[in-house]
Amino acid sequence: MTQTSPEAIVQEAQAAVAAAADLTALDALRVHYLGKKGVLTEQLKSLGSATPEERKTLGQALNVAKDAISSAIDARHGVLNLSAINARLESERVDVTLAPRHESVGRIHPVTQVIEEITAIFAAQGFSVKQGPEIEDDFHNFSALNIPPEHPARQMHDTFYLVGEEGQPKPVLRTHTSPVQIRTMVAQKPPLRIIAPGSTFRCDSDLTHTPMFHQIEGLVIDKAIHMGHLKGCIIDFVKAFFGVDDVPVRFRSSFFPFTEPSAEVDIGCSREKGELKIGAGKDWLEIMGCGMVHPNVLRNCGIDPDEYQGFAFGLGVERMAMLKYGIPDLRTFFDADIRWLQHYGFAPLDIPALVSAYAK
Ligand code: 2NM
Repeated sequence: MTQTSPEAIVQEAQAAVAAAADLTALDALRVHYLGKKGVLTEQLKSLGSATPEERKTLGQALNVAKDAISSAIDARHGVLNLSAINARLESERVDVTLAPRHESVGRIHPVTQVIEEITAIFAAQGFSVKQGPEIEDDFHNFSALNIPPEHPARQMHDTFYLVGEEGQPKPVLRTHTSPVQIRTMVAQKPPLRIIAPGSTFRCDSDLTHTPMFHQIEGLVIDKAIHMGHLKGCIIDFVKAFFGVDDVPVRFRSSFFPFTEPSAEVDIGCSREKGELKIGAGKDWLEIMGCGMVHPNVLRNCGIDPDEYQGFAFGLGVERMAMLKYGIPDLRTFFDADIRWLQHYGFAPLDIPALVSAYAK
């Protein structure tokens, strides 16, 4: 059998490798030269019939050839692999600035939507948004708010207490967003005009309560702020949120430790054949609480109540979403049911009507 010299095989292989157009062609060459039945392997096998002298020199030459072909293939592999990656990156490139070609499937949760709507309305009234920690201390969640130690809100069965440090009051999951208002009053000099949206937590779970829910609270502090300002602010908000101009609003006397006087806000509605209509009607619907900030609360935050007064209000986001969008069951908000979200959710690029109205 006549044999091509190892050097000639290397030359031929190097030329073929350099000409290999893609990784598949290169792999075929690897098999052809170095595979189990490849050119070099066959030659190594034929060494058995050679003289010991030939075996030594030819064996060495074949091993040198094998290394040379192997490193030629490796080098070419690096080049071809890089261009394959680049080609793939190029073909899979996404221009995120392009308008979507298909209606997107994702939906904005009603809680997010309503927080955005309410924020837009109060932003138009000059309020800015404040946030704070969800794990709070006793001072910011309770005592600064004039909530006494024996108050029912502080009971274990209403508040989630965490494990704290020995001899210290235990940290809590905030039971309202009021601690954000406290932190703001402590940190900033009046005048203040803020809202605090966010998650809140209470140890309560039944048909109308979930252990986590959302609140938006508002606070205005300035010289000579009175209840007329509070009423005007809330009546304007209610009209904008429900999109009705002649909705009756009633301020019904109530009690909160942190406001004096305090009131609950009811809006007019009608309930006919189980259908709730907001606006004119002979029934009332409670939507939020409010009042003039208690002098003790102002003092606890280093504000002189003889110089400054203010009003505050608070509402539940889920409740507002249920009323505005006719969602019958609170518990479904947190079931993470994709069909529920498809039905009650909002298209992501659908800018809330109220936001665009106020963005002008
Ligand atoms: C409500 C009702 C009435 C309120 C009071 C305060 C603070 F921190 F300024 F004292 N923040 N929020 C408040 C007042 C909240 O929710 C039903």
